Amino acid sequence: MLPDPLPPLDAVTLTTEQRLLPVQAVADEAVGDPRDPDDRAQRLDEGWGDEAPGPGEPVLDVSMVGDPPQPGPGTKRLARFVHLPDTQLADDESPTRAALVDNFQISGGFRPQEAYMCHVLNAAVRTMNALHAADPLDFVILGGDNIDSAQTNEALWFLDIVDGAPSVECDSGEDDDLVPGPANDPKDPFAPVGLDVPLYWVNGNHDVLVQGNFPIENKRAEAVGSVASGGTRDYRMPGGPVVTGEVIPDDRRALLDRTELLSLVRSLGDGHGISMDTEAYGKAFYSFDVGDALRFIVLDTAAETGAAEGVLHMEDIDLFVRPELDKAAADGRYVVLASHHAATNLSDGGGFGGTVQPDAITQTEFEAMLGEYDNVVLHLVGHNHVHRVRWVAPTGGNPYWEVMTSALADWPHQVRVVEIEDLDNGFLAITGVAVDFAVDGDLLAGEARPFGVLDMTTRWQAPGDGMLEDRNVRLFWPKP
Ligand SMILES: [Ca+2]
Ligand SMILES: [Ca+2]
Ligand SMILES: [Ca+2]
Repeated sequence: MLPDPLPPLDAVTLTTEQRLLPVQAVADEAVGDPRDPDDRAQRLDEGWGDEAPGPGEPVLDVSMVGDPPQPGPGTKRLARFVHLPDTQLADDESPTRAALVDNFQISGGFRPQEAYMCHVLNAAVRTMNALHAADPLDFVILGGDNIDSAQTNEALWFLDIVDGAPSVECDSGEDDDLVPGPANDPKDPFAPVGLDVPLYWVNGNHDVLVQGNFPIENKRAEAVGSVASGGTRDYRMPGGPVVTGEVIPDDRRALLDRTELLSLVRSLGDGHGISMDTEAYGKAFYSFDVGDALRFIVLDTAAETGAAEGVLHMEDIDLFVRPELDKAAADGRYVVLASHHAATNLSDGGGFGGTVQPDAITQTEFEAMLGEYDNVVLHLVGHNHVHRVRWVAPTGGNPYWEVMTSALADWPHQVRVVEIEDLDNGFLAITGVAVDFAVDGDLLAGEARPFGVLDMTTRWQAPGDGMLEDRNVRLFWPKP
């Protein structure tokens, strides 16, 4: 018998009121190894996973062009939405996992909290619904790396959770029941709450590549096979230790190429922004309007040719990006761009696991292109698992803000609620506030948090909270 979805939250505590902070300072050197279940349990006992409420952080006003005058009488909100990057929803029992490769620098191969990410996502959905109930959200936009390794089951879990399917069971291979009985462990089926607002899909490297680095064509057989070489979790043993060798195969792990992924995303719920035209194009390049002043343009910077860093092909610039920017300018709309990779993470595609792409554009070329348009306000990005705010002022061009939100997968496990206003004083204001997912009455999301804290405090994952000026901010942008 499946329990009911969690009830709505009464309210959300924003980080302007209170931040959840680790009790332990981050260690100077790696402590123990969280991949070892006994070590992990010991570190939890020692308090490495403990968090305590800390003081809130007020919204910091930031202007790079002098203080704006007082807002005018015609101040108007143009959009209110949530930015949600890097959930990295993983089938942590997959034979293609690389849990043996995990350290402070390369920290995504193993997460102590990885089995719980379906519940963390569900808790984030519940939190976003409460934000919407308090003050309506227009939508939620993803930041890419929604799933971890381009697998069918991972994509279905993610979409079923945000769409509120009757039941989701984030389990593969052996049907595990880690704690006997229903609804008491992360491998049990549960009923997700479902998001009350539209959700827009953005592709990251982990959505289209195995482990975010490797082209799927070479890995299709391995993903549905029975041999794990890089280390995966075996939950038939206490604590789910990392093992290599034989695993129980599961066809639901079949890899999706980018077109297959877009087809799946489009086929469920309201399509999550992906139209038949987008699917036919083969990459997640699309746009949508909000109200009468804003146009969002989504860029697909994931490279199916491999490597974690972003690639933007000149072909896609010519076929999609330039025409969209020109059209938005002609239509008199302000532009918000969204992609997984920041301009600083654009590459030629030749990083680890990849192949050099001759027509890839550089950071400088990308920023200079956006600088040609005086209506580009904001670029939303993820990928680096840290909060970061950057004023981009291309030489001789028009400036805009780039806002990176940290990963839901890693501490501080936050999303960012964003409001864009026209202040009727010659400026737009972009207000971004970090939000912790709520765990009220949510046993399994509550169990996840200490693992994420432990991963960071024991120095197996870099802290993702950035600096004060990267978190709760009101960014002023001068209108042309
Ligand atoms: Ca299993
Ligand atoms: Ca199960
Ligand atoms: Ca159970």
